Amino acid sequence: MAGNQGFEALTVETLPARLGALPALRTRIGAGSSHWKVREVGDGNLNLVFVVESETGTVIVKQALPYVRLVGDSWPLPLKRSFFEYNALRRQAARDPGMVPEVLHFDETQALIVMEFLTPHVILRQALIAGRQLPKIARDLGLFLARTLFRGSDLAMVAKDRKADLALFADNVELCDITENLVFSDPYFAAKMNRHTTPQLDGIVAELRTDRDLKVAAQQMKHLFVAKAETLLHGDFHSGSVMVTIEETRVIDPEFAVYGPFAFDVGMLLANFWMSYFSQGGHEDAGSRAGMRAYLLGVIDETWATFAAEFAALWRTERKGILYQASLFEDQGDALGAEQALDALLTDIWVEALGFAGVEIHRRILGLAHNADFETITDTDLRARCETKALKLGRHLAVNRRAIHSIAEVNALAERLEREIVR
Ligand code: SR1
Ligand code: MG
Repeated sequence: MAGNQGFEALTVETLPARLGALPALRTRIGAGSSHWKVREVGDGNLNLVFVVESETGTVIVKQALPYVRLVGDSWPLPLKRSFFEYNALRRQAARDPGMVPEVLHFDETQALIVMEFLTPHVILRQALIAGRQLPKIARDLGLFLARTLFRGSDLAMVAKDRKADLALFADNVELCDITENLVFSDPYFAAKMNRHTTPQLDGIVAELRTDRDLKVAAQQMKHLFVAKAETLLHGDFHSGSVMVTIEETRVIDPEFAVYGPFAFDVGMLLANFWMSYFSQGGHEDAGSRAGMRAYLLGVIDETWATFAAEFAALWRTERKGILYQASLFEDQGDALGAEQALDALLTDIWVEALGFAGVEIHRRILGLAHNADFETITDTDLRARCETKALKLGRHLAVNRRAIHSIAEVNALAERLEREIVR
């Protein structure tokens, strides 16, 4: 879609009349659209999200706006992100069935996706802020990462299909541009839209912005993000892009989907768990969060272990793409050669994931788009102490990523920062 011709943003008032004839909605929630109850619940940075409810059912209608909702119409953003989200959802549904909401209808001109209403699911970030322990997230998300990343790559796909997808998602230019600037560059200089907890963080912010090793590391990570088109990424894989119940985990919002490094989604998710860990001290009004901290370190450990084990299992059973062909290894009686290549690839993913985690932590504290884990801590002295620990971990991960060998090592460092920087 070239421009915004024909596009009109929905409102709570206009939605029933405009979408009332859609078979996808009528099947789910009935034909009597004048009785539908509509509320707008979007709390993300970009889009409108409506819950549409009748006596017989409920659906979600997500519509892109031609600008960044967080900032306003001074920052235009193309509607085509909805097209990429729809296409990414279809691929993720095929690559890890049951892990993304079912898509009921897509309208490219109106940039809207009608999808399954997840209930009683809540956003994972909100659950973690509330101190809830979800027993399944590490396993579900580790598997999702391995399956979507492996199956979207040249390790698994037919080369022609992979190249077509690379070309398709390469047009998601403006959302990539957001990531390229907001994640990898803006946090490391006084960019216009940056903000941080002032004045408490002024000192450490100045330190980080003159830290040459850190700036080089961040640009190395940006270089990988821009140039290493290994697989179809979710592209914005943080705890706000996951919905949970005790039994179920679902992944939402892949509008930033693009081909990029295997490690990007992995690093983003781990970063958000480490940030949750450091933010817990700001949420202890109703009692200690020590149990929650221990839980989160366990989640981080299990997420990586599950990802690596599933990636290895897929390597051994589904490696049918053009890379590391069995004809060179297993078929020659050289299974060990394939294992050697797998180890080398997992090591690269590990090192890069740490680097991406480091910059993701920094951008959520120094850049435009902060996260609620820290933002909801109203005592700014307390918030700044939590953020300082995270910033220090982020710097260590980004700069020393090649010298870190296990999650246990990072978690031990997180515990030490937690202990040593007094609340
Ligand atoms: C202007 S958009 C800011 C952030 O919101 C999205 O959720 C992405 O994380 C993006 O970087
Ligand atoms: Mg989002």
